[in-house]
Amino acid sequence: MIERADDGGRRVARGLLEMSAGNGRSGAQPDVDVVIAGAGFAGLYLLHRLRELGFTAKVFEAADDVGGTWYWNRYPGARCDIPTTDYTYSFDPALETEWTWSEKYATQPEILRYLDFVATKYDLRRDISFATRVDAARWDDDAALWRLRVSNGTDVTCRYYVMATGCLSLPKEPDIEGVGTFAGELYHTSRWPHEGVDFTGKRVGVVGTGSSGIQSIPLIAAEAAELTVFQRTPNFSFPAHNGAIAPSRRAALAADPAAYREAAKWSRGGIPGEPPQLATFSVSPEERQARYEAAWEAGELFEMLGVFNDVLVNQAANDELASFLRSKIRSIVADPETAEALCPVDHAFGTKRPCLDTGYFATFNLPHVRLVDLRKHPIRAVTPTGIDTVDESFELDALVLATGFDAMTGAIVAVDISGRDGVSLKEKWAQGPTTYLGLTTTGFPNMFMITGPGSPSVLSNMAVSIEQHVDWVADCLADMRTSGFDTIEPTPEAESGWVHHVNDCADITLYPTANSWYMGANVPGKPRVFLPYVGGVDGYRGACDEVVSRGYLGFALSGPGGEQCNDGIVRRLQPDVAMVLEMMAALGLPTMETMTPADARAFSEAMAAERPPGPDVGETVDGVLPGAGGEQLAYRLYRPATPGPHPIVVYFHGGGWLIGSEVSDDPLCRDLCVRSGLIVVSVNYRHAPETRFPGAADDALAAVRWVADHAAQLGGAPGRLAVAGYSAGANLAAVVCQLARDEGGPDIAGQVLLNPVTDCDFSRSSYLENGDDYILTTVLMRWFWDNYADPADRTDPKASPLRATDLRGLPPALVVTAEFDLLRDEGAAYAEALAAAGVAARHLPARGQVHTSVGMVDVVLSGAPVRAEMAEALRGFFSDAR
Ligand code: NA7
Repeated sequence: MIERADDGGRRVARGLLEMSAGNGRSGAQPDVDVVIAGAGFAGLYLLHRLRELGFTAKVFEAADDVGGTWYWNRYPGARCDIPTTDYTYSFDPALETEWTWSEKYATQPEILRYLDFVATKYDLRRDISFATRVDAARWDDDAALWRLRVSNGTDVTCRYYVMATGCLSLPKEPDIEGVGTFAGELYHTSRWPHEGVDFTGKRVGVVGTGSSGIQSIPLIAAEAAELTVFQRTPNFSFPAHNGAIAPSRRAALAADPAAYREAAKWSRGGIPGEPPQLATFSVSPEERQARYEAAWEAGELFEMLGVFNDVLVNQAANDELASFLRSKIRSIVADPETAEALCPVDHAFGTKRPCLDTGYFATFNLPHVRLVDLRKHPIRAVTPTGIDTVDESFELDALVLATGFDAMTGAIVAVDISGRDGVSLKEKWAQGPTTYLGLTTTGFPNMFMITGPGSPSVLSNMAVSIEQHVDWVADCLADMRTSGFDTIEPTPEAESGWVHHVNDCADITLYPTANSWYMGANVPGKPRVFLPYVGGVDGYRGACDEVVSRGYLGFALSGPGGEQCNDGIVRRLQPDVAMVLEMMAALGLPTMETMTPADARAFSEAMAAERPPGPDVGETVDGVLPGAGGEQLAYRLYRPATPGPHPIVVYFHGGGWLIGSEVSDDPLCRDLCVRSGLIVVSVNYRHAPETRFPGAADDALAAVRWVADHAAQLGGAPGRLAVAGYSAGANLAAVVCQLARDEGGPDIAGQVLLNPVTDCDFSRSSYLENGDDYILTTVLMRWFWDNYADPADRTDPKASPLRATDLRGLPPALVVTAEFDLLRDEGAAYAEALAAAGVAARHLPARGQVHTSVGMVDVVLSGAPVRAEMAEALRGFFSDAR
């Protein structure tokens, strides 16, 4: 039964009347409830689930039998690269006992036997049409059903249409000149003859060194008289160490199969295991090496990818591992020139699918095997007798193309699909696929994709991801039936939110830096979009479950039972911000407003001691300057490594006017200094409650004046000064700009305000939306204000700069606001008011950030582009800054 949210979502009460009215539709009944395209891992299980639920379902499969990818990819050496004990169905405990895998990584024939066993056990073939493709699918909005054209000439209608066509099923068109002219034997690894190929005594060429090439090359070499491997891009590969299933894994599975499978479902990649905790450079070089060696010995993709927690997010960490892997290649391959050519250098490890091999690199030590580096010797053309590179001709009896696939989207758009209003999916996805959860796409009601783009799919254990998608779809259809709905479609808002989230996750990793098939970069003309979801099987499953528990959030549902749409976005926080919030919640930290100011300061310092230090600057200089009350205020100057004199930015730390010091935002100040190339002087000010309003504001002005007067002494450029601040510090920066304008200077070239306090009004929407959950809470903000200023003083522009009657003539400004910050709306209002007063003010809303996150240098990577814009704005205030 679909849970109906009562949170204002649009809905129409359903009732018997509407049911009999049939929603104004033609009332056409489909031939079958569900059509599934594809009888691989996904299609088989979906058929089984749907039957169990009492739906009628029909599968169309282009091949002559079940198996999907394992039907087609019969090349020598084809195996899965996920341990087979994990690459297996888990929906029926009986399968665990009735089928036993023979080795760590099963061969293609064994996996195909398994799928045959499953198809037979559940009597699936009777609902599968083999050698039949879905050629076209058209949504009929009046009848609320899909009309399919099938290659055997029949037309079929169905209520729901599911693409279970696989991520790597449509071979990439061979894009090599003259390939059609080859007169010898021509093979593509993914369309291998069922009877096998005997290469004995033959001169064989292989083009392509992805997994298919790397798995098949050693076995082809064992037969061929001569083997020439034409390599365009070397790939990272390490030994699979295939053999018996690891005793530890076998034991864990045997001990409690259900718990083992459950752990897989809630793991990052779909194999039980804890995410890595250690960072590459947090251990000694010796320990690092030992861990690399252990991962090499383990021979598992996720062991290597997760050898440290920063392999896929930190270039330096990745370089370290890549060097180790290259050193292994050099240690195996005897000829140094060949070894160098086999060393990948153009992409970070893991950003293209790494390969698991059996004797791949050693194959190049065989006298009859030769590597041709196409980067140095490009192919001119395939000829009737072989391959001509620009400087040599190779005579070949057989040519093997291991050139890959139009991955993730190719097989989906290969079907001519048109949705609502006749829009074709190909057109909709011309700039890259957009989906909600990788399962559905707006404008194509009742169409589902199993492991579609925007889901973990190829970055995970496909078996686990397939089962999760199939279960989600099957449960959804059952829910809809119970609730009287028969049409489901994601909303544009939900889809665009998910697309943002998928990109946000990818953008904090190194993945988008590679020309990989994950990015669509292997197919000429395909848009460059990161296709899978990198946020993990666990995080993804959580999002899918949450969509359901929130009344199918982001889906419009309709049918005889009425209509319902709980519109919204399931994941709006930046992924790394969400992680930080989860970690903090898990620590169960006390809230500051429950402490004395002294304890809150000590607590804040203790937290700061744990954070990464931020980047190196040219130098730091600590000093003191006189405050407004005659006290000495400490400052820290951050000087860039470039030759000066540089303009100076006076920076004010955050901390609600109570907490912090000149060094409390140290990583942020370093970051701004390095990025902007300007001197940053972070000055302390007297804190509340010891010094209440307007002490901090007066100190801030005094500090700016002193720095302006002493610019040359500080090594800066006199007369060239800007201000910046964060939170209460941004409040002071804004106030200083107003005071300097009104009270005789100094000249301030610009202001950068990060999440500023600009007003004392707690009634804005952002307080109501974000006042409870994102570190800076309404209660805490109230505590800060209460300590800082009497109610009567709070409306003074010196406390609430938004209240100033005249904002004209203020310095240019960049105002950054975080989406999930209670201060968001007052920051936005200040930017707007400045602009209305003719000030060159820009508002930068930081999507998915919270009050504290943008400044978390080297923790919240998604904050980096925001900090880059802040630095750019600072530089822009001095357009000729060195
Ligand atoms: P991949 O990984 O896409 O590999 C294809 C290989 O073919 C790769 O080395 C390509 O080089 C090469 N290629 C493609 N087109 C050409 C042309 N025109 N000239 C020369 N070389 C070319 O496909 P696989 O089938 O090996 O593996 C796919 C996935 O299946 C694998 O990751 C596992 O998940 C299972 P490039 O890198 O583009 O320079």
